[in-house]
Amino acid sequence: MSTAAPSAASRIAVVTGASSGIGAATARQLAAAGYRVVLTARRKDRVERLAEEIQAAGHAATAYPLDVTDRAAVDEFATAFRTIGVLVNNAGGALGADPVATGDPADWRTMYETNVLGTLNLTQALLPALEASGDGTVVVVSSTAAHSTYEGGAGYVAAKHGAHVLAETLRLEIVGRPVRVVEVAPGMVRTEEFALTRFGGDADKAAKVYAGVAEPLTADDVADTITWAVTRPSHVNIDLLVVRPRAQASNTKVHREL
Ligand code: 8X3
Repeated sequence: MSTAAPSAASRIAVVTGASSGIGAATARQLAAAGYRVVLTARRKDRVERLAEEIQAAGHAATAYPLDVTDRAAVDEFATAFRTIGVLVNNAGGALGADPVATGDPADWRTMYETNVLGTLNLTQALLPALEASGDGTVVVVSSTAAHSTYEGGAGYVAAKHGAHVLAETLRLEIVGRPVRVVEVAPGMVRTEEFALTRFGGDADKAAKVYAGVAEPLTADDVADTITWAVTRPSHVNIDLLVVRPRAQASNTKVHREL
């Protein structure tokens, strides 16, 4: 297996939503793969602590508190970079699991803003720097919810479909330019926050998501796929990588040992 070492011009990797879960795991793994990682998230203390941890392990890391939905702040952030190699659009998440009939429009709006407009903001702002590297990669961390729906999921599913469409369309529009567009679509991943956030901090409801599932994916499993896709030789574009635990055959078909 050949793994392309990051070239001098493409050594910076920006990761959004790096304060926990898949984003934090991806930052650790990209740092270990030789990238200088820039960790962004709203929670300053968390990204700073993680940057210190990565530095203590002998790698280069910087923390930058950022709300991906704040376009002015994103534009200001982007002025710090003339060239970057990788942008991992990971910030996002789910709010609620209500049917269409009763879902909260405010939740739908927030999910669209974080999962779609957040990705749009960072991608637009950093595309010139990615292109300037001569070998850039945009990763969109979508979801299996970006590819098919399930009851109670419409708000999240709609937003993740939006992120998928952004990735697919961008790939068409920039073909011929030196930037790859990779979509990684994880299924059931047990992280400390995803389900808890979705259910407004209700730990019982969050636990039910994973009840009886032998081994849901971990944040590290997904970070591993992202790092693998990013470290392919530059002419290799992994368009879409769908990754689920073995116990999950589809969004609605999950083997539970109860
Ligand atoms: C997470 C997968 O099934 O909760 O993106 O929508 S699911």
